[in-house]
Amino acid sequence: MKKIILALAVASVTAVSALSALAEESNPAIVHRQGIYKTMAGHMTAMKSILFLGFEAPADLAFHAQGILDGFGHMGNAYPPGSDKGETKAKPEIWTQPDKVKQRAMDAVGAAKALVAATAGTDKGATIAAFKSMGEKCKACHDDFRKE
Ligand code: ASC
Repeated sequence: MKKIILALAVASVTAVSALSALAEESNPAIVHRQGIYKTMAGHMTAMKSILFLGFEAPADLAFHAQGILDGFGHMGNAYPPGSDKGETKAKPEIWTQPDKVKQRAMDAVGAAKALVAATAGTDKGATIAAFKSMGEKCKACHDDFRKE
């Protein structure tokens, strides 16, 4: 009985902290946008483990590269009007400089396509180069449009 009560207590504390993390952000468009970026960052982290940390799963590289490219496919509807209001690191310039945003996005999509192409082969050096280029395009957009 004690064990059950303890398990229930742990489960409810976990549930409450997950809910309160969500409660900090009430704008669904921001929750969605951040979720998409987190999937992309997760793919980058997984690729890093394979390319630099010795995790042996070369066949997974193509999956992660495709996941990053697919993530960019969701960027178009990730910044609807009103999604500047809330807990966001998005700078207001995103909505006032759409042409520049588009250029940064196209650069990043180009890098993601090159990353997909590199991971279709077995040349680790080529994949590392494409991965670094991807990171640079991520950073270029963050520098202009993401608050630290
Ligand atoms: C990543 C990641 C980013 C970019 C950025 C590059 O792995 O999650 O947002 O690379 O850090 O500077």
